[in-house]
Amino acid sequence: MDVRLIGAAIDKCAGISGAAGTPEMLNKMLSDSLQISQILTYADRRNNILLLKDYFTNLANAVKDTLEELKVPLIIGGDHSCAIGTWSGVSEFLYNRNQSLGLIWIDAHMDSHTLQTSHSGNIHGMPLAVLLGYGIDEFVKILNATPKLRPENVVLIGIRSYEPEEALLLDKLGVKIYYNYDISDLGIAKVFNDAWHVLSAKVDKIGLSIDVDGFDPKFTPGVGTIVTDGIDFNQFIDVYNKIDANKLIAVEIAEANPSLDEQNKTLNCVVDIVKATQKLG
Ligand SMILES: [Mn+2]
Repeated sequence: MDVRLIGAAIDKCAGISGAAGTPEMLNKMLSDSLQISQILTYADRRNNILLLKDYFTNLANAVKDTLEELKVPLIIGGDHSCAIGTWSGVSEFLYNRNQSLGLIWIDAHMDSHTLQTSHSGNIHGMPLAVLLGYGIDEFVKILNATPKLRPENVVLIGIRSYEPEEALLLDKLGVKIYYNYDISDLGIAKVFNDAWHVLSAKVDKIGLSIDVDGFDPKFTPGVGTIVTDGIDFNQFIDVYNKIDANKLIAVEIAEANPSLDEQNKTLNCVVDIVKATQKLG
């Protein structure tokens, strides 16, 4: 696939800093032919809603421009708040063409809090709610398409740490969730393929948002919110290598934190996903 890498160097929306360093670190690990050409940095020390809105809007426009140039955007976070920008941009592109978006969200967490329900106040725990039309209004209304995602077109995979308030929202909306125990029962290959096939029948294009804390921390120890168990990274790459690239519109990889990594294990997983994406199709 003709992939264009975009860096989202932001970590102000996480409880712990460091994830903003991933795009720059990754450029040292990737070949000259596969570099992150554009790194958007959130430089303000404050976690200010209007500044963040501008940042996510810039990211959304960079993603949309990439799609208009017929390239596949691959966004490298940063904390998972970058999803607000990434999928607002993808959604806008498809909305302008009367096409629908499905999203597979790989994560240990649901990321579906609002400011009212959040225990920590960290915005990286809210992006999926925002994309579904809930939470901070300034983010919900980035660009024109609203909501960015319809609940029946979203599938979560790998969930094993969440608060009741966000589970309540997703259950109310009828969002499909594969918990970690579903993966233990069925295997990641079956879960991922089932999610992909169900969405394929319903939507024009499918996106993939990967929070690396969705994987078992023995593969990805360098994350700010570590949760035991999780998806076997090698089994995931096996199934990912076989997806229908015609249906895939964009990929995002978030929450890798170089300052918490062990022997670059987590960043090497990010590199593996980038290379696998480039080889698709
Ligand atoms: Mn996440």
